[in-house]
Amino acid sequence: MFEYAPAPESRDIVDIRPTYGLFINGEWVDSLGDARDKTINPASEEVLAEFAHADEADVDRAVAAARKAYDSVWGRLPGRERAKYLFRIARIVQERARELAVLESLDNGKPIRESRDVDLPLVAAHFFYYAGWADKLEHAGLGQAPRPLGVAAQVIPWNFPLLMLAWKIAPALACGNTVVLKPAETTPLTALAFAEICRQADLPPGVVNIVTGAGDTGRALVDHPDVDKVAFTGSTEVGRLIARSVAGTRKRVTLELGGKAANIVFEDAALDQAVEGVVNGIFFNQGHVCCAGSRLLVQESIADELLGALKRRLSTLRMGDPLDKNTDIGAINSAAQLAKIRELSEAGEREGAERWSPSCPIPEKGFWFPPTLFTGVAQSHRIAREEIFGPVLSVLTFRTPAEAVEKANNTPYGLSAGVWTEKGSRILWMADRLRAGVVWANTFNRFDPASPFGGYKESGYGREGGRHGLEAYLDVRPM
Ligand code: TXE
Repeated sequence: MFEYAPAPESRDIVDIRPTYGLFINGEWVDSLGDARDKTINPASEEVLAEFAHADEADVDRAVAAARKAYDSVWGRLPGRERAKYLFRIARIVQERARELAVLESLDNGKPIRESRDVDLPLVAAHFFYYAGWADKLEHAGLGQAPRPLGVAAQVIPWNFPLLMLAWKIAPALACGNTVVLKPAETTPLTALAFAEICRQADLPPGVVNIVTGAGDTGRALVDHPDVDKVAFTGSTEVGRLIARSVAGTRKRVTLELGGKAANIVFEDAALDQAVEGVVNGIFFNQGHVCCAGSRLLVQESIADELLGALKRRLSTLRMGDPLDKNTDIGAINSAAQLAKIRELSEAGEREGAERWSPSCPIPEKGFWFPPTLFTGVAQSHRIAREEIFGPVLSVLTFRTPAEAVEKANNTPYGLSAGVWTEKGSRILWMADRLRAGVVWANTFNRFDPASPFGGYKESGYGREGGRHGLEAYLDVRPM
């Protein structure tokens, strides 16, 4: 039988330099110290590039450049002029989308189908969306002429590198702030490519500065006294450190942290649709998603049927080369993250849950973890409480809607939840009671730049996206 197998997306279309400096004041500069890091392709362990590890003095230069650009140009530019730059950036992202998608998949390990069809379109959409706000800020509900805050320090994680950059940079710039952004140490390449896009768009020097490095670089940036605003997405542990470090300073802060979302399937749900939603909820991006539906709560009466269908569906998922357009599950982003997923999965078995994975060949090189289901999970198990951030689904059951709410809310996190039912009144009843920043109904992992995103409880505070996302970068000014 003829099988259609499109060739893998070619890495030849990306131009990766062997070594990168820091992007400060519109220029590539060497780090003042001599520390350097390497980024590798997690699917092959091949070194992709070396990059600078910025120290305090480098961060100081970047913040100074951002301050100067804020005072002299960007903070004074009319909104309609800022909008032109943002529209231009959005269009360049679209033009270079294929190349950026390949770069993202190489550096992160995510399937090209996702970086091409989800990440990149959303990156462009964020810049288009916030470009549209730049000259309409008086309608943001913050007074007649709300003011930008100044210099924004932005620290982002590795799971959606370019998309998290867009979530942070687009609203900051639209509101008239300047930025120093630090990408994660395992995925710096698309942020460094974005620096080039800023040059291509003729963005005034210093409006966007990119400093690479690890946690110490992030700490130096967040702690810098001339920063007005801190925006962080990452672990709850680091979020706590940041909240402590900015307490009592002039800095405003938004934190987008971990999650342990419940995806709740009622007996009247459209089963095939729910199975797809559960699979997408946890296996999208290898489960490296803060709002991943990592706990499946299924009504007892349909548990066997749903699990049977789920296992059949999981047996069709293809794990392997992220650049292959047929791949559903790519590589785990780093050895450290793989170790964490393994450790928690082993804890699940030790604590008495039953582990299942489809038969799934594991490539010899790189970091891989097969799609995994745990049944017989109790609420006290670590796999029901802790964020695994990998392709691992913990299955629990419930009998009544009230029990579903109680179990779904029984977590320190509160970022997202999903409800699968054909009954509209039940969706509203559940949404009213679920303590989560986003509740999806008969869908999951749906993102839109116009929709605010953020958490309750230990998932952080502040909202990104939509009109509410502007509030994080503006000061009220009644006139
Ligand atoms: O996160 P870190 P890690 C969760 C997920 C994952 C775990 C650990 O459960 O398994 O966190 O991931 C920078 N001051 N999430 O270790 O360390 C760091 O360099 C300032 C959920 O990668 O929080 C990187 O740029 N910055 C999450 C960024 O913070 C510091 C996404 C995130 O790294 C810093 C990622 C410090 N003291 C992980 N220490 C989500 N919400 O989506 C580190 N950094």
